Amino acid sequence: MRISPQSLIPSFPMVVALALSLPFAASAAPQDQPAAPAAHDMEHMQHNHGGFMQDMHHAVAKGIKIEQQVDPASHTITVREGPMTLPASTGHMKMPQPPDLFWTIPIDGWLLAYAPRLADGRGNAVPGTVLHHTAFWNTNRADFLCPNKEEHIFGAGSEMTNWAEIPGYGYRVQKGDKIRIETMVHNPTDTAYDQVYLEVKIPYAEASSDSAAAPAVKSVYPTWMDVQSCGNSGYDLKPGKNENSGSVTVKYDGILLGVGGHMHDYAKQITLEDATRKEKVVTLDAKLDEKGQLISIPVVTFFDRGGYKFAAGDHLKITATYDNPTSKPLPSGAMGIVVGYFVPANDTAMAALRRKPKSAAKQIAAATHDE
Ligand SMILES: [Cu+2]
Repeated sequence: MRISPQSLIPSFPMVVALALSLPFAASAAPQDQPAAPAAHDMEHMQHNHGGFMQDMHHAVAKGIKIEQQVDPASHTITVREGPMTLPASTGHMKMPQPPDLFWTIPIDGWLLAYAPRLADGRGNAVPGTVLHHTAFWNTNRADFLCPNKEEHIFGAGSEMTNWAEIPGYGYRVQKGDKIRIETMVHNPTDTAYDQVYLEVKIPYAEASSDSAAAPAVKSVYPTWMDVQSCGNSGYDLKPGKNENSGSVTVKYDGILLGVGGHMHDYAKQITLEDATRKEKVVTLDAKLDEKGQLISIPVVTFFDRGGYKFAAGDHLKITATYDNPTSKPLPSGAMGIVVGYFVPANDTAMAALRRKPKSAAKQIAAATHDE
């Protein structure tokens, strides 16, 4: 059962079979990206920053909307954000950015997987490289590690990694939940793209209307373990070597199915330690190209041991290292996040992390202001 990294994709050979089923794992992007080694794409999905980018002030792009299409026959929801206009060779600071937009969940049940894709108005694929990141946040729930944040349910970066389905597991939603979608785009290519839509296909399972029936799907909770602890994820790099650590405390017993990671260019490595138990959980080495640009971060799963066990009260320490060769500081140039899926021993306490409608509204207002 288990698996993985969330967002990421994972894949190790031994895990491949499993991985295919994991959310993170595996799958590569539909677009025209080079087929990355499967195991590794996952990493980027997480680019999300949910609030991470506080110090950036972008112009807001106009006319961008969220639409959804529900196909009951295939049990798939397609969420579409757009249209976006992306002039050639435009960085994310100069590019007008979509505002935070809200998707209203149309079903009671579980979201099982996420497959992102970029296309123009005619349906032609647009390269994933124009997506700086997208992040989906459930405004009706609090994150279980960082209750000051909304629950971060999905993210993708330019790798457009799919979060594959992990059979038997899903993310529980209630009809009417408002998902805040935070997307940042740029265009490093010399081709302009017009009328671009970000489309995410999300298979789902409906909850049984018979409340006595056992749930068909077990709930997993996305787990973002960040070197910035519970603050904004983006941070500055100084020239040369950088090592940053943060910590979070797990308040529930349960198991981690697997992890991937999210970092930026010039990354070296990210580690996760259970400091209470004085044990290294995982070390993820970044794969870079010859210019130091991030290619991928591996996914590691803990299936073979039945998941990595956390006990309530465990302190987790996350450490990210970078080597910035530019001899200049890089403001907000870094992130260091280990992303996983957590299955609590007792779902009741985790399921209860819902926000009252009022506080959700406030949270939205606050989040909107922050960014
Ligand atoms: Cu990032």
